[in-house]
Amino acid sequence: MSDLQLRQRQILNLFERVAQPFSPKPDIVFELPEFVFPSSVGAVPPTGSTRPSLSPPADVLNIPELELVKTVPRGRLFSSFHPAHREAAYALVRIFKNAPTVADMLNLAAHPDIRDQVNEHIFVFALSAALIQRQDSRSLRTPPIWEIFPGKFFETRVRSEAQTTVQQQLNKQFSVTKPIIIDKNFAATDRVVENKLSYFREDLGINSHHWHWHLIFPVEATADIVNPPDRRGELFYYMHQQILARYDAERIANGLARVTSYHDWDQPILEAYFPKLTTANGAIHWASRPSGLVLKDINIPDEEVELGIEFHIDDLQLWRTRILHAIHKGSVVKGNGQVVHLDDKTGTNTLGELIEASQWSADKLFYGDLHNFGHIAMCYIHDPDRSHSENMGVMGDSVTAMRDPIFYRWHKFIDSLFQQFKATLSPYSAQQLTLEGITVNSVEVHRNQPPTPGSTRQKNLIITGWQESIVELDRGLDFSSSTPVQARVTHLQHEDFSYRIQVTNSTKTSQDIVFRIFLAPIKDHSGRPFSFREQRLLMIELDKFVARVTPGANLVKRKSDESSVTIPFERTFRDLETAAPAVPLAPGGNNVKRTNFCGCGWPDHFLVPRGVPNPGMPFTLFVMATSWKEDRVNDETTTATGTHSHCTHTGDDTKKLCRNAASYCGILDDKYPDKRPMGFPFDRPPDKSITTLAKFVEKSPNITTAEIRIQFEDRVIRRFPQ
Ligand code: CUO
Repeated sequence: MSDLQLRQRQILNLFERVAQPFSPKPDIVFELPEFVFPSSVGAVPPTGSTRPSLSPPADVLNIPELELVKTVPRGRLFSSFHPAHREAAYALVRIFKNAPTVADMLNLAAHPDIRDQVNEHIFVFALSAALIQRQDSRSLRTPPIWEIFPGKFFETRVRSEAQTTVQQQLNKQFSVTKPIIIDKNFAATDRVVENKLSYFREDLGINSHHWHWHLIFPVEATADIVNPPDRRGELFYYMHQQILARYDAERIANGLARVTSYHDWDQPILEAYFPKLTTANGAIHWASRPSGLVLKDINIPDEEVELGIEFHIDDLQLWRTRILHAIHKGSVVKGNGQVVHLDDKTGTNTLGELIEASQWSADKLFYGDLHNFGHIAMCYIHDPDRSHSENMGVMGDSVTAMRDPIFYRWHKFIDSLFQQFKATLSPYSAQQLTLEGITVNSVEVHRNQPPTPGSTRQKNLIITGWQESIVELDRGLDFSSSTPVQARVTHLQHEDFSYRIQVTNSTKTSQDIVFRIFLAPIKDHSGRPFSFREQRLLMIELDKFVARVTPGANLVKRKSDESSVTIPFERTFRDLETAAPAVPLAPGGNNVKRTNFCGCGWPDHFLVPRGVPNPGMPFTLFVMATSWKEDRVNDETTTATGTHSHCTHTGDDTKKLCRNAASYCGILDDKYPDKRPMGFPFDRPPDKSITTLAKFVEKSPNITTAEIRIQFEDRVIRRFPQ
């Protein structure tokens, strides 16, 4: 086993059954130095581990102070929105990042004081964060979060069925085990209209994306841990705005009105959510949120099982007022009195840090902790002082928050703050919206598959349906099994398609062009066409890429699975065990799609919204060409080759190994690869005279639009074997 393979296997081993005492596999060696087993803690070396003959530097591998890390006890839920929980988690991230080598870090992680005594959610959070942030671990992969914590994704019933499956294997009742079938609407029935959206809110890939995003863009980290990621606050705005646009497209397809902002905080929340999830192997449930509850002041005392937190809903009101004051005055004031103007270049970013609120907030004392405390207020709405000793609801954890309908209403409110700021900026000028010498004549989408009976069109039609994928449960449960325990989940899928863009370059030289592709519904749920002011907020980014356009006519082709917003379905524990670790690509290599990614990215099975049955749901497809020469951020990020504009051809191999989908996740340790504001050209309201999309694009030959349809077929579509 190579060193890389050993590290990869160690990571998988460490992430197995994290709620249970660590059990190293017989062939995986953790070289725990002797002094990490002090008799005072009574720790016993795990079976299979060996004691090293070498003496590592004592100041590094000595077990560090864990008091702060352990303030959130093992077996309890963890909230990355809770300041004290974050502090505990980051104390452990810091310990892991300070280990001199990856091997040291993994050996440290296996130490019984850490692996068996630290809160299991904090352990996974901290080790995942350290693996992403360390430059020397970029070729190593973590397993999908749903296999580490199946309890955060699958209802409790699945766990008992898994136990039955294992028992049947032991009794040899069945030689071949069947996967457990997980209903795509397990949490509720369609009798409640909001539950029609369960396939979106409870999707594995969507929730995994959200967890990874918050892992990569931590709120709490200090500079010794992470340099402020480039345009982090703006990404907070944009990534969540895009979630809302995508959710609205699904709502419209299901006959529902767009999501409404939750800003009347003394009004009851009518949309209920009953998660039916348990964690700690069934011992702890996530609280339900029945309809009609009203936000209350949070007053949770310090006690054994949770860290206390106290704030008033009035505090949220006050922070909102101060933030709106800043937006309308056009500036925020830092703690030291320095005035920071909210300009069109950095204003969104400054506001994002302020609203979320991260440690990069201009003044957290004054502008508060609005977004994070909203999550906390909602996750304890049922027991705001824990007088019933109830656990939090799903809004408290970034892995589960997107399951709850209130997530979208809360984020719609958060987004409304950004939109109020955007409305203070000048509309884009004709010069910003045009590109001399480049005409985008037309765009079409083409299906890659032959037409199925009943749907013969190939052009400007995208077919969606369901895909069944197998996930493995046994590594995340509290019992081991010699054969895998699998579940079959059903999730949205679409047929592969390609864009064909006709472009004329009337200059005399080849040009590197950025193509910006968006999609938005044309009509609302009642069939009323959207005005441009409404439709611009529904624009979903599908892709952004660079291609070279030669003088004269060009046909630019792009495949749907090359999108800059998506990543493929994550690999299982088993895949990762057998796969060779990623190795640095050859210069110019581009085989990153299926092998190298870090987990942040919209799931590619949800690239496009579901649409409706035959004849399909009409959407506007929008393509804009801008100049790469003007939009590129630096010379190192990429060269234009018509491939991904975000991960190839850098001088630094570590970056190539870790492919995030850059549009929503940026690039690790690098600049966001586009100078334009995120969401350009739809992030600002247009001039008042522009009321239709046609008028918006009429003076821009570098923009074209097409009407396409997305047709949902209630059948299984297979895009890749699972
Ligand atoms: Cu992602 Cu509120 O920020 O959940």
